[in-house]
Amino acid sequence: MARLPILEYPDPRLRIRATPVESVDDEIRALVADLFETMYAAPGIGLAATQVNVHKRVLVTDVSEERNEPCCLINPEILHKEGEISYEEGCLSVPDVFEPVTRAEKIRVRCLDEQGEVREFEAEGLLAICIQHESDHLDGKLFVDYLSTLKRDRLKKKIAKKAKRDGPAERDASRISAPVI
Ligand code: GNR
Ligand code: NI
Repeated sequence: MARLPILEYPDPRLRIRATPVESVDDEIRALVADLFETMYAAPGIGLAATQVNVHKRVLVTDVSEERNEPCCLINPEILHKEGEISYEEGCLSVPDVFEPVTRAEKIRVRCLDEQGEVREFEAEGLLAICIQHESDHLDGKLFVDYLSTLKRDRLKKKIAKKAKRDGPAERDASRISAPVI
């Protein structure tokens, strides 16, 4: 198991469309374990493989208070959407930004589980929001894409300022903090 670095907006790799998993094998199960470790450590309520630069259709979530309801979705498909819900969203790939996004309140999902078995279920509330947010990542889409142009332009300026202030060292801290052997 390993904690993986999370890509940050505006990294172009966050725009790559992930490809379906052909067979749920040990390599995929190792990826799922790493996604859970990375998500819990962050901490976050969801994580898509895209965010750790693996462009396969795999996502994990845990929206429980106790952080003891891990949920892994491979090749997720949203079959049906119902109702609307607006929620203040955040994203590990867009640190320090929280903005309301309107999504379906209830969804029907089909996916494969870690054993490669087909699962079909309904989700609502925060779980539904999270699955839609993570599925978007697999299509190269971010929650900031739903904001008004005005809000997104302000956000871009804020991020450009931060990058200029921090410099390249902060943007790739692993390069300097990793032990040199
Ligand atoms: O940790 C997260 N919190 C969150 C809050 C509201 C709506 C969506 C999310 S998902 C986010 C983790 C993340 O970036 N997943 O892609
Ligand atoms: Ni996200």
